[in-house]
Amino acid sequence: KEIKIIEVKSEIGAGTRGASLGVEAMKIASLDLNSDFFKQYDSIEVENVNELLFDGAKHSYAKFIDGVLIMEERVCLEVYEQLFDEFFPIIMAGDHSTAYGTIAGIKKAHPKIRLGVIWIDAHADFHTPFTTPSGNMHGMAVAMACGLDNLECKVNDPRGETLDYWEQIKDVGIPGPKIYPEDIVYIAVRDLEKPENYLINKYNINFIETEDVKKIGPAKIAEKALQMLDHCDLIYVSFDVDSMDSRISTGTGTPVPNGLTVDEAKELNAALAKNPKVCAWEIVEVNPTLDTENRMAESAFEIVEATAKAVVGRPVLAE
Ligand code: DIR
Ligand code: MN
Ligand code: MN
Ligand code: MN
Repeated sequence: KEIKIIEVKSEIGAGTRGASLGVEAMKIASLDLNSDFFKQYDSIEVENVNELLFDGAKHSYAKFIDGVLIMEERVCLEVYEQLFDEFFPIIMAGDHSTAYGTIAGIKKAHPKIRLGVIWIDAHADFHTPFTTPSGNMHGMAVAMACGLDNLECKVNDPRGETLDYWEQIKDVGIPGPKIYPEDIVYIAVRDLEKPENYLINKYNINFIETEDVKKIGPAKIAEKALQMLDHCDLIYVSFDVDSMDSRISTGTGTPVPNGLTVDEAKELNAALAKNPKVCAWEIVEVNPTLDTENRMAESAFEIVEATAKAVVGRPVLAE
């Protein structure tokens, strides 16, 4: 399958500024590593609304939710178009909130299929505006995809605007939830808030610890994750660079210790991408303003290249 790069330089869902520069940082990394990756594949950029940052966030329990809604719609449409044209989208995004737009785009392109999601991240991103500790919407992408309810948000927002936007977000692409909680596999998630823990237990969501990746090995873990989603027709892989250890993920907004190494992340993503059911792959949260000598983007770019290589070399999906 031919790869198409979708650039999403949006950062309104993060708590720290700078994630919109991640894509360009990875391009610079490719030059420093003497790779012609960005010449090999066409890319298309989704227009962002980062200018909203200068006005300040109006909705404190879901910051820039008005802009996030716009971005979800735009990303959804672009991913839909590229899938419709039979490309394999590699989405290079800023903050993780727009991953919901990707999921919505996949479902718009294939409304009848059951979509599995492999979420490689230090965080579960399973908050609603009612449970969020920060109001940052990059912590809500999976909850948006599952169409979780935000019934009590009016307590926090007397105008009810957050709730209205949340309801509109649920219907991006096609109406209603895009995935079932049982069709998620979390890998390397290790920084959770109580409400997320509660929901993960309630829905009995598949969970693979960082330790298991190290003990069992990334290739076997990829197999295991794919096995857990055997009943799904297509699979989307979302890779947040903070899934890697904080000693490596120096250029990201919310680094967390005890994470994956670069080699583990490379092997894991490449092994997943080899499976023809995997229909899109995304990398997010590279923030070069927090980094030293662009190291984060260099590691991230290595992972992008290894994953793309796996997509190009794989067999096609039998219909
Ligand atoms: C935290 C951090 N759970 C929050 N989330 C991050 O603010 O919702 N997600 N960093 O990637
Ligand atoms: Mn287009
Ligand atoms: Mn994330
Ligand atoms: Mn994260």
